[in-house]
Amino acid sequence: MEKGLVIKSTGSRYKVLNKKGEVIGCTIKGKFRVKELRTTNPVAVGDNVLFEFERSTNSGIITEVLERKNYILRKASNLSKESQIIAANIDQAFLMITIILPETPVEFIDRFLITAEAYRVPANIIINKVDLYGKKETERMEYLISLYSKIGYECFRLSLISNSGTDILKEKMKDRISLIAGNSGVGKTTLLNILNPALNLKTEEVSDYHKQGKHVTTFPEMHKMPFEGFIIDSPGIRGFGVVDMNRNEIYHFFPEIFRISKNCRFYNCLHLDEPDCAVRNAVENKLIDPLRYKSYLNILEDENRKYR
Ligand SMILES: Nc1nc2c(ncn2[C@@H]2O[C@H](COP(=O)(O)OP(=O)(O)O)[C@@H](O)[C@H]2O)c(=O)[nH]1
Ligand SMILES: [Mg+2]
Ligand SMILES: [Zn+2]
Repeated sequence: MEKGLVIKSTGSRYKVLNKKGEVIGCTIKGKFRVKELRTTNPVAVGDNVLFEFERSTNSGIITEVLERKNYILRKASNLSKESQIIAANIDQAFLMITIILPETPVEFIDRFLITAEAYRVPANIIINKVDLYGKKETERMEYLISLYSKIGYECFRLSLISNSGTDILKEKMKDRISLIAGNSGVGKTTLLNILNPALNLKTEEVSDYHKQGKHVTTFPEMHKMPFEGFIIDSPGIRGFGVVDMNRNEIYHFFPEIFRISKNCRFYNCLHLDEPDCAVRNAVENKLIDPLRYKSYLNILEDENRKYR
């Protein structure tokens, strides 16, 4: 019996990295179940597994998935109650955004961040393409950096064209499993190629565009980096998968709103129009950014619609 790390999963076949750094093709044996979770795939990238190596076939059989510290999911299909585990044991997530070409809306950032909070994955923000920014865009960038760093999210300025900012990122990603997400066109593939030129991934894959919105079963890949560390790149995932959030707890995932909500008069305050709401007070006094409050309201409204 050997211990290994799953670096690729296609639903039935797996690539497992063993302690010696060799990649072993594996299949699974027996049933694996995640407690109270119906999943279409029992094993995902990032999983630590036990497997048995078979010399005759030069391949392995996974017999056990070790306990996960976290995992992210998405619905197997729109109608299905089953979920697909996208990845497990993620140390940190990076959302790559750009101010222009394309513009990343604040609400998209906030949806990503609250999902990361719900999954208990520490999140960071990478702002790419700074070489393109004039005065207006730079001001916008500085505004967002100040907003999100105050809340506790680390922000990284990056230009992949002029190769600035990558050393700090490497340092941050060293010895860890990192997930990278972001809208199409922000530069995720370009970053992976710079961090590991041997990958030689295609940028701006046209096929990715028509995949968007549809539910295709794509499996993310975990790439080993030369500076030690893994990056999970997930072409089929624009944001961060899905979690079912209770509408009463959405604000728990806005750390600065949650902190202040303890001073609301009602313990079940939703911070809409309840009397003596500390959150609304804080928004009026600019202690909570109105953009964040607006994201909160929109996300809450979306959740409400689901129940109507
Ligand atoms: N000006 C500029 N362009 C960039 C930068 N990073 C990536 N790009 C370009 O943005 C486009 C999309 O990059 P890609 O890596 O495919 O984005 P992805 O969809 O997030 O994987 C490509 O044409 C890249 O050359 C950058 O820092 N500055
Ligand atoms: Mg790409
Ligand atoms: Zn309140």
